[in-house]
Amino acid sequence: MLIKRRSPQHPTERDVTPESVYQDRRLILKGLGLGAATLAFPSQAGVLDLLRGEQAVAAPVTKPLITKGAALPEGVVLTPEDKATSYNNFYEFGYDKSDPAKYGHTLKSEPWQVRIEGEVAKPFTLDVWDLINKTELEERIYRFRCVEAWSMALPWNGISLADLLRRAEPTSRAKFVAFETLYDPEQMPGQASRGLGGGIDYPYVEGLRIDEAMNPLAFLAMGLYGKTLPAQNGAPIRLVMPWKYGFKSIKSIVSIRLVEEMPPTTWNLLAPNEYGFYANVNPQVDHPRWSQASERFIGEGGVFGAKRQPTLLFNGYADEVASLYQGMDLRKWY
Ligand SMILES: Nc1nc2c(c(=O)[nH]1)N[C@H]1C(S)=C(S)[C@@H](COP(=O)(O)O)O[C@H]1N2
Ligand SMILES: [Mo]
Repeated sequence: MLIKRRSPQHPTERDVTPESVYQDRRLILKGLGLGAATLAFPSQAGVLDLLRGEQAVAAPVTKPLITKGAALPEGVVLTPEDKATSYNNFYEFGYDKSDPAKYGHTLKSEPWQVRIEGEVAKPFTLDVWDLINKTELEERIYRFRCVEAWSMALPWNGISLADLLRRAEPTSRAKFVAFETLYDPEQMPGQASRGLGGGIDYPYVEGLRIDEAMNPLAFLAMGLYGKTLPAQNGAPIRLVMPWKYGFKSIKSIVSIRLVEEMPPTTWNLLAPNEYGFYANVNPQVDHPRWSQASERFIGEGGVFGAKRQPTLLFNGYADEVASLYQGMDLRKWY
């Protein structure tokens, strides 16, 4: 039998490291004995569950929504619902992909308010459940691409971000939009432990330029597959930016602030040379530790049967969004 050795210059997808590994390494190097121990544990526990084939994950608590169905775009195959709700990045509940579905039940997502404030003439508080219960949400089927080079295609239910922002009447000084996730270590165990939470300084924060936020594709989701969002997918309200890497799509939002200066963003603060503010999906701009030329699409076969496919510029939404970046060097503004 021929045993092929991989050359270190050509990493395979096994070498593609999750966003968290940068932090793991930093914490371990710092020699935080306890930190490193608790850090190694949740991840191993997750793998053991997988090997044992345990049904550790309870069915997510969701409710059916009033929503208008979207037609499946040509060539798009949906990621099965159970894959979308069991393979997640939501570090507030641990950094292993199986953690958010396991630990998300401690999140109290009802009632829920979001403040829309800052450089606006009419700041207001959005009662999210009022909106969910009283309005017909729009369904949008979007491709979703994580910076870790896996992707899905999902039916979201929600409203256009621009519609919500317009209600607050942004002033001429509103140049950026800053988003913040809930901060409550009692509900979010990853916020109570630097190990479990991947070393992130919480709350998780994200941001957009105002013209990106006003683009018709920018979406605030309150549902997935026609039901309210499970905790692990960002209940009860999260951002969906289909042409950007997944980390821009901040979950469980409590604050939307219009601001004059570019706001700080969580992954950029952690590793500025790896994660930029723009984070537009681009097959030609590699991550410093792996190629972005292709991605593993998570479909019927799940994570292990994921199908390799080429990455599309702006995740396939160039017609809608390329004009936002005219004249910008996309290698510099990654
Ligand atoms: N608050 C918060 N939002 C977050 C994250 C997170 O850890 N915390 N992870 C991001 C990343 S890296 C991705 S890929 C997507 C994953 O969304 P999904 O689990 O619904 O697929 O959520 C993003 N939003
Ligand atoms: Mo991601």
